Amino acid sequence: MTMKRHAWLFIIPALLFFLQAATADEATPLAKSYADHCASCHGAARLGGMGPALLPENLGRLKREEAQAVIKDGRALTQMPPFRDKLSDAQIKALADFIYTPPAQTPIWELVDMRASQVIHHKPGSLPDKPVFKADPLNLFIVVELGDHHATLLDGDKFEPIIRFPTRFALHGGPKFSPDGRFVYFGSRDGWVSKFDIYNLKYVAEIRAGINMRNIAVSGDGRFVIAGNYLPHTLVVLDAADLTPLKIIPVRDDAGKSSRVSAVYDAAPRKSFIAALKDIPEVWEIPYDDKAEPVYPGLVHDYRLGEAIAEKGPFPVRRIRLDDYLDDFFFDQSYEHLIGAARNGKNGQVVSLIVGRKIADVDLPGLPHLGSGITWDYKGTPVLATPNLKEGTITVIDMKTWKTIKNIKTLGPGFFMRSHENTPYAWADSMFSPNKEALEIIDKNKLEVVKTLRPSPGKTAAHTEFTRDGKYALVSIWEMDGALVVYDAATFKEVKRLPMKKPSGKYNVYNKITRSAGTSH
Ligand code: DHE
Repeated sequence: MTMKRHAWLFIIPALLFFLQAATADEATPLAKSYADHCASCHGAARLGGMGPALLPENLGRLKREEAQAVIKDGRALTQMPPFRDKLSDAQIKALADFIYTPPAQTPIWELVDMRASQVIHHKPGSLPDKPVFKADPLNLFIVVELGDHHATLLDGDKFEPIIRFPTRFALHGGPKFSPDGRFVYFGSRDGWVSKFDIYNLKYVAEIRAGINMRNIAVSGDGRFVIAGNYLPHTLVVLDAADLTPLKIIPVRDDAGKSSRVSAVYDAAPRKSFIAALKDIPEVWEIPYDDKAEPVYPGLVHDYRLGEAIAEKGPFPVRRIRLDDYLDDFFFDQSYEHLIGAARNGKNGQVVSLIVGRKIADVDLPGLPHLGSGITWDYKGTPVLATPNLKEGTITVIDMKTWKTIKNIKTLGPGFFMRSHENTPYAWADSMFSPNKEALEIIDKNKLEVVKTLRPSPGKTAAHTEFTRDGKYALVSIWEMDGALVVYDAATFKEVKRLPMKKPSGKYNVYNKITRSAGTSH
């Protein structure tokens, strides 16, 4: 009783504080300039609308000077107009500074916001179950074109586009397929999850699951999609049928410290999702098996009750506590182990998902991009090969002893690496180096670079993906006036070149749904 009566003593000052904080943004002339010129497209609270969100987290990849140039000159191929005739250089600079300033109050994105954003274009089961085209539905590629925020569905036999369609702004992470390959799910940095029906060439549902999202994963049984967010600090489980939100999991440690989610993955053989966390040294496993029980019960926020409750119900969280932060993962083919790069930049850690703890350290000093790691058999032993973001080497690790077998010297640091069961070669780029135009081909049996390709001298070449039979390799010329270049994977001869707008990743339906060892999962 006494507690309840005195609660107002705490609530009223808190309310006054939040009201003050909320109005601080709106009071300044800058905020007025934002409201007059930007809010109609980018949202009053900078959360995005027709245009992208303009919050520091979402702008992390755009330099402030570039933002000023966009405000001044507009952005080609988008609806962003130039403001050079309306605003002075000083006003433009001030606006750019404003959007890089955190809002007075951290924006929230709760169930009610998600539900309001959900669009169901076609109800589950309402569209025909047969493809409206003749191409092999398992040898299709989705090619993401970052340049003008589109995706191309490509026939992987004829290398002809079937449809080119708009996507949400700035997709990131690989699009994920339903287990039968009929649907593809995209995630955008601004938090949008979109479900596209490949058979009918139509979007079927969309929802905004966060304000600043990292990536999505689809459960191996096709029932769920999970989104990992930087803002807010949540994981969001969606019904894969129409993207209805099923559970919001706040990401916090035992002491209540919250964390951004670096990425979330599907561990299909374990019937669980695995989340990498940026700010707490834990890895989370979230079973989607109906029989799953909480392994380490924690606290979750129940939005209906407005309070923290003991964890129960579906998607319980198993916390694996570590002695360092791991935010980029690679899994072995059985998903019994995950290999993560430690934040200290010196080593990697092997975590056994069976026993739930670190079992080995790995020598990984060049800031490996483990998300692009691939495996193959080398002299009867499974090996993991990963590019490094800071060093021009491909590190090859024996997956039985977790010892480095070789560091293969390359022309410079790269981002992506690919192979296929039917080819003796692995393809790697050097996109973060002066040799960004080069693609190096590594013999998987000799662990040596045997060929260097320069598909468009002076232009960035990156991200290879193979056809389902491994006979052709498709590479991006990662530029605004870019292209998709198709190579014969045995002779390295160019077979075809399709112009595209800054094509980034490309994803072959068969290789993805069969979890080929040569591609990302
Ligand atoms: Fe990515 C995948 C993290 C910057 C293009 N990127 C991933 C994944 C992670 C990751 C954890 C695996 C998740 C998945 O596929 O679902 N990426 C990061 C970063 O932390 C980093 C370095 C900084 C950031 O701002 O996020 C980063 N990534 C980039 C880029 O600058 C790239 C080149 C251009 C872009 O799109 O922003 C880029 N990342 C990609 C692509 C994939 C990806 C194309 C999917 C690769 C695949 O083949 O599966």
